[in-house]
Amino acid sequence: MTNPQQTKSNADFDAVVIGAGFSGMYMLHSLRDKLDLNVTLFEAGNGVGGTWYWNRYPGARCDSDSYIYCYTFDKNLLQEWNWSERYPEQDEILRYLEHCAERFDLKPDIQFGKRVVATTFDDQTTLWTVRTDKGDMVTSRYVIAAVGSLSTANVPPFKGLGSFKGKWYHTSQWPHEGVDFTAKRVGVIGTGATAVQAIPEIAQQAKHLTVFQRTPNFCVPARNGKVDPEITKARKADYSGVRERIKNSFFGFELNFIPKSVLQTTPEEREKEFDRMWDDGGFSFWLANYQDMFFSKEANDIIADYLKRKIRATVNDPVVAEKLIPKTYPYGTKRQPLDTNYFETFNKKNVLLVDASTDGPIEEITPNGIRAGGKEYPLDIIVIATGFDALTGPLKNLGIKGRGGKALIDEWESGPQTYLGLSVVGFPNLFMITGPQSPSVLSNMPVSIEQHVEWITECIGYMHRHKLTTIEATPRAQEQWVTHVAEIAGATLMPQANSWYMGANISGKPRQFLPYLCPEGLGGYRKKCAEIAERGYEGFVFDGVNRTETTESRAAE
Ligand code: N01
Repeated sequence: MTNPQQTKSNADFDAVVIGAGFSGMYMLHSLRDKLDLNVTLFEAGNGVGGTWYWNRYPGARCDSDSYIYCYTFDKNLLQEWNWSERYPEQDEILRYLEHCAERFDLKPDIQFGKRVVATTFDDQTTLWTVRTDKGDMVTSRYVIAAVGSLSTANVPPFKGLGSFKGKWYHTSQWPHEGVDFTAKRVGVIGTGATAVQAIPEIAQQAKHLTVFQRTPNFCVPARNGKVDPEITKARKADYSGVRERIKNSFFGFELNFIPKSVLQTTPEEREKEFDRMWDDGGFSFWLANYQDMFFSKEANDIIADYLKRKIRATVNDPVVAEKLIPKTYPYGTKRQPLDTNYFETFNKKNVLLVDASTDGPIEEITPNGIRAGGKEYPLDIIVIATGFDALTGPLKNLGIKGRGGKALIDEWESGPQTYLGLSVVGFPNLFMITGPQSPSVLSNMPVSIEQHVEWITECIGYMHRHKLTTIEATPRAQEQWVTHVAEIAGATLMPQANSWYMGANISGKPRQFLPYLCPEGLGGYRKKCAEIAERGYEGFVFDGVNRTETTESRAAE
């Protein structure tokens, strides 16, 4: 415990953390137990878990391997927790996070059932005032938004939704008591990663399932199951090695691209590699494929063709198979869903696919079901699996106003602008964990979360040691960062998809690549952030003074 000097201010707290998911819990632990700060955490839910508290739809499970989808900062925790499967189910991850909350005694400093609605900076006192929907009003030196990247539900304004006589649910706001589909006619809207997990489960229980697809998805098998105890033992024995490898990897997994162009391979050679990745399951097909997959359309087409053949080989009805084959965007430019019997589900007699481009798009929701392409599909339950207002949505909902009363929502009207995805000009002492323009959703989230939490903790510790009151990104650093993030994305195939990465799923949202695809991977981004800190927080000003420039100009003198 470093126990630096406490901030001399009249603030109620040194720091307010918003959100009690993976990121907020570790942030609270770090600031309170490593820096000895006075911290409170506001959480809208009635328990910890964030994503894993809210997303309780059937089939909800993690798409990252469990041995790396966890905290790695505590060696004992890594040894004592045992995952039951390769990809844990939602309730198991929630149990894990509950365990962590108990283990690190976090709950006394978490205020549950309180949603932050306003976060305002005072130019005079340089403190933040945070207000909740339950009437709380507290002041704080720092605010850390740990609100997740995918936590603001996107419920499209379907005409007639209010008239539906049955029940409807958004997957991320699922009833805690579950939903019984027995003998029901169910409609699922959407075919993203969530729906790909939910559809096979719902089809097993429902009398009839109609899937409303707007854009088909490339899926690869998850290949969930028990993990060989010998493998688990070896991983536990080498957790420090695992930790180093994922920290310095490209995407936060023990995966690396094949250092070769697919265009330089023979059909036999690449087919063997594709089969290997397909058999491995998980993200290796997406994140450890040939290195030109995200850059060359020609290379991408070869890889996509393998997946298209798999769909044709799995789906019995060739007309349905063609509807399920993506044709409008390069492979990998939308988030890779992992599936367990997804395509097989369309062979079931009780499952019908309604495809927007061939059967007609959803026109309205009627009292009795959904009308699409001029036809009404009668339904008892509608499952809305239409995703999230990704990355910016959760931050915009916090009612953030910075210097001079400037609202974040206005500053980001034409798209987010950040420095490192951690900080925004004009919003001193406000940090975002896995914010827009950081690797965030392009990585195994806990790895990125730990990196941001540790960087923010170091930064606040540095400020305390140097008796600094405010930190703020400079306009120049932010501008350069925004340009850099856009240039990197522009050199890939990513902008060619209407994905939530591009903000394209939300009507009216500016089209802009939201996360940061670091050319040197997650390890490279980590190094960049560390070097910035080592150089006295280059690109930031403390108390209105650019310390790096001062140091540089002093050195020049
Ligand atoms: O959401 P999505 P999701 N009318 O946006 C369709 C993470 N996740 O909840 O593709 C009709 O991907 C939309 O169609 P289109 C993961 O990062 C993680 O499935 O926009 N349809 C699409 O098919 C994932 O990527 C895990 O044309 C409409 C679907 O709804 C992210 O969450 C598990 C529509 C939405 O797909 C989001 O996934 C699950 C409309 N108006 C999810 N609007 C883990 O393993 C949208 N759609 C950790």
